Amino acid sequence: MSLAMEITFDWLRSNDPGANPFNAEVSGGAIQINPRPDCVSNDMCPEGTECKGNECRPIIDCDNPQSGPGECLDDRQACVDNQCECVGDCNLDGRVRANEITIMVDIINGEAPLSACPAADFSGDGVRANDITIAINNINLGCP
Ligand SMILES: [Ca+2]
Repeated sequence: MSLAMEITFDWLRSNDPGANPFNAEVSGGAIQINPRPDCVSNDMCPEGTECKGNECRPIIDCDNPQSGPGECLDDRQACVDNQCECVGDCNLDGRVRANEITIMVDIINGEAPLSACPAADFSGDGVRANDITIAINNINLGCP
C-alpha cells in the first residue's frame, strides 16, 4: 500500500506561516528543508527575507501587538511595529541574550518601560512570566 500526499508551498505559506519557518521547497512529492542562507547584511538575502542573527529570516507582517500568537512563527514571536520579531530580542538583532532577559524582568518589576524591549510582550497583554519563558526558549532554540 502506498500513501500519496501533496502539499504545495503556497499552502504552507498562506495557511500556516508557522509551518514553514525554514527555507522549505516542495518538489517531486517531497518537502526538502534547506538551511537558511548565512548573511551579514540584508542585500545578501532573498526577497521577503532579512538578515537577522546572521541568517536570512522571513519577514512576516502582523496587524497589532496582540497578533503575535496568531500571525507570527512558532508561538515565539511578538508583533512589533507590524512585523513579527523574536520574543525577548530587545535590540532586534536576531538573538536573545541574558541581558535581554534582565531587561524583561525589569519591565515586569516596573523598573523599565516596555519601550526598553518592545519584543518582550508576546500577546500584547503586558510583559509577564510566560513571556520570559518564551524568551528563554528563544535563547535555547534560537529565534524562529
Ligand atoms: Ca538581541
